[in-house]
Amino acid sequence: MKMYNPNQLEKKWQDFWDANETYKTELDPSKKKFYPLVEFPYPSGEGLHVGHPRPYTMLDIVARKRRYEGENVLFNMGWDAFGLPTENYAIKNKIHPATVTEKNIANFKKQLKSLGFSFDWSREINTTDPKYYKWTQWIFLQLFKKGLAYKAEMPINWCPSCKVGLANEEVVQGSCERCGTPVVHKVRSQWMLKITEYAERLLNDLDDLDYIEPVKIQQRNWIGKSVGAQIEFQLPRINEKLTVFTTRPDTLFGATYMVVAPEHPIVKNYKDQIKNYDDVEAYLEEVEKKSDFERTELVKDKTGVPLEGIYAINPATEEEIPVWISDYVLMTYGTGAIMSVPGHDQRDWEFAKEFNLPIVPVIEGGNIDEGAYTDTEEGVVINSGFINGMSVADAKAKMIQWLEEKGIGFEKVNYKLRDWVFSRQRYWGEPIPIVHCDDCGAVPLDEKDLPLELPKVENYETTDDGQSPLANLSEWTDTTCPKCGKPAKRETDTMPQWAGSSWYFLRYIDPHNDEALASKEALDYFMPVDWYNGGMEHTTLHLLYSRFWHKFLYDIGVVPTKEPYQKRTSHGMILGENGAKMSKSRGNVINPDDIVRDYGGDTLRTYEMFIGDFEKSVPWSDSSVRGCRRFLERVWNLSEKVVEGDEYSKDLETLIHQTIKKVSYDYENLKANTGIAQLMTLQNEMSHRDQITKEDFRTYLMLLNPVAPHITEELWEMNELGGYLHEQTWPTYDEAKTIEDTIEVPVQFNGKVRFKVVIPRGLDQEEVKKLVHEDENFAHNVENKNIVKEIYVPEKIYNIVVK
Ligand code: ANZ
Ligand code: ZN
Repeated sequence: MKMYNPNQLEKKWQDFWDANETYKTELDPSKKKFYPLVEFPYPSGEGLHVGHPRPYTMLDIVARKRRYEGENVLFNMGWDAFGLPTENYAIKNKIHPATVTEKNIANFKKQLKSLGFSFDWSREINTTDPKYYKWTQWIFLQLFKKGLAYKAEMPINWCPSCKVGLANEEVVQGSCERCGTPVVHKVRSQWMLKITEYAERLLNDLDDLDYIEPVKIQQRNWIGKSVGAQIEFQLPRINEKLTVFTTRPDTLFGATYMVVAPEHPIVKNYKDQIKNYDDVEAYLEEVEKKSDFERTELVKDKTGVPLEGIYAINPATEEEIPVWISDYVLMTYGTGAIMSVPGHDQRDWEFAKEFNLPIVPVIEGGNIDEGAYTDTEEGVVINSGFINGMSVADAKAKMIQWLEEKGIGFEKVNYKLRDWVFSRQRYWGEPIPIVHCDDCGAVPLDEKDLPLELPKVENYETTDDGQSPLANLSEWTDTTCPKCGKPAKRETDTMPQWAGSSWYFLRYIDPHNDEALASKEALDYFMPVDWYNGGMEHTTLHLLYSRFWHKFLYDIGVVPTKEPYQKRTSHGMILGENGAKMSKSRGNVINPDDIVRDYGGDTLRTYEMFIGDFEKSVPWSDSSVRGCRRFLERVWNLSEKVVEGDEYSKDLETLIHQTIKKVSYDYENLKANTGIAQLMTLQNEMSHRDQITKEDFRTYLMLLNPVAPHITEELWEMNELGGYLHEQTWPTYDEAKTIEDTIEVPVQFNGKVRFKVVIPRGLDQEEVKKLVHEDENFAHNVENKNIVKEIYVPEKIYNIVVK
């Protein structure tokens, strides 16, 4: 018999599938569609990470199974290829980023092909291809026309090392997500997208989606809806008012001082009235150096300065209260000012303790010497005039009513979600298709002039004043106004990497369309994505952005569904053998190419599925890889036992039906690991037989095929099981046949089990008695004894009492 030689046979089948376009998908309304989606990779110079094949294999398994079940499956791959690492590499090595990208994609593609994924490669997309980003730019123009893209002077998060503005989402613990440098604030004119206009729908529509719960929670937290009130406080000395947002209007009587953000306009506007302005200014300088994260950390020491000469009136108590500035209040949330209730807010409590400010409890139950009492379920309102004795909930409602009557406040909803900072001062991104005209302002390009292609430049570095390298290119920036025809300048900022990935799943549906981002007919048929699997690290940024764009496209009639993805699941990471995250510096990186070379693509696939619970992170294990390779070799060796026969072997039938049932369920439920374990059990049983029928083997290979597509096709062909495996249908099972038809019954003598009999189900006592008495172990157990009694407990135990 031939030896199992994966390198040779895997290449053979990959070429076969390519040549025959086996996985090409056509629009076919006569068939039920299934649209699984995996996150398309960023084609980095490092090549494929062993983490990539884990989710890809899992959904490839589902895709293959569904095809065998007759569904029309759209499963694709592409490249999210704009972005900083490529640009940085290009700068360093003086190579055009497009050239770098092309090279990286070729490598990624070769690597993915070596794993035999059933992608429809004719639908491959690349976000840096002008034919693709034409539509990214087109979507931007629609957003602009609907007033959802606007320019604003924004204090933005600025990474001094990447020299780039970052969205809040890209700032992790106060540092740049990519390079780890602490982020500073810088005021710049930026393009913004009004995602906040969609906050409520992004929140509410989660209810109808099959996202795993942690993903829903992350989306909800990121949107961060708070219901409360907006309240006006008078500042009599300067004849101004200060508006605050609070989630606890019920505690208004306990507001003993106010705090405004250091950046709050009253600070600069009334500097002449502030007696200690020198101290204030010194404090402002100190704060400028801190990130939002450092500022709002709960545990940090509270700092601040009173605004001497300015005080406020608490509208409930009508008492004068001081106004402070402190960095724990952010200008970017609510109104940038708060009423401080140290009795019931821990940060206010710490501040009050630090600066000796009065603490008045207004909810019964706590001990203000120890800390703020934040319970809102139990307590009853005290020290609060007309709301005394009420529950927190009732007091909130009553207070809002009172504020409304007095015309100094109203109910207010706030979101943590901020508008999306959409400009990047970089080269390697989609140019923003806007022209700035002195007379007409920001004018959109005519749609027929899209794509606005990135020009070739000599130098990709951000200019010294932090502008995009495109700003140096006057032959590109100098243009005429699309509206009035006068000389005008092009926008030089580019889009963030999130742009291209916010709609890529739509382009797979109709990737070569020049007239539209996809045809209506194709969108109607294929949308929504039925199942999207991706990393937990993308559940705030990418998921929210793409849901926002999708909802917008729905509103303007471009897409047929409110939501892009019906279901979202997530996979765990593959860690280094030592349990640490794989990284070059730790020296624990596994290169998938080495595994494919030494063991084969089927082994890597099988291993990554068998490695453990799909949703959990797991360390790499070389010995487990070898174990998976040996398993496939044993499957290969089953060939020797195959004999003619279009029915299952009698003694394997039950196990085969059980295996079909279990494997079918497991593949659909992210449990390929236990599915494979079941297939190992069946393989083991088969290997103990002298022979197995062709039908036994057919079903076996079908079930294993989604995990290990190459070896199974090869064995199918070698054993002449009929046609090609990929043309077959998924095996079905008969529930009745999954139940064993024989059972093992222990036989007891005077309460001690002496032996067991294997008998058919459903026999009565007399029939069982006969079989027990015929058993070879029966005679010596009754030697020289008398049988007093025999009782059969059906299918459980056979009891004999002897003397
Ligand atoms: C009075 C109060 C009393 C508050 C109390 C809380 C508890 P969430 O739930 O996150 O929306 N706040 C408002 N704007 C702020 C800002 N710009 N920077 C820092 N803190 C701000 O939080 C809303 C609460 O956070 C608001 O309700 C306000 O403090 C504070 F017993 O007002 B609260
Ligand atoms: Zn003009």
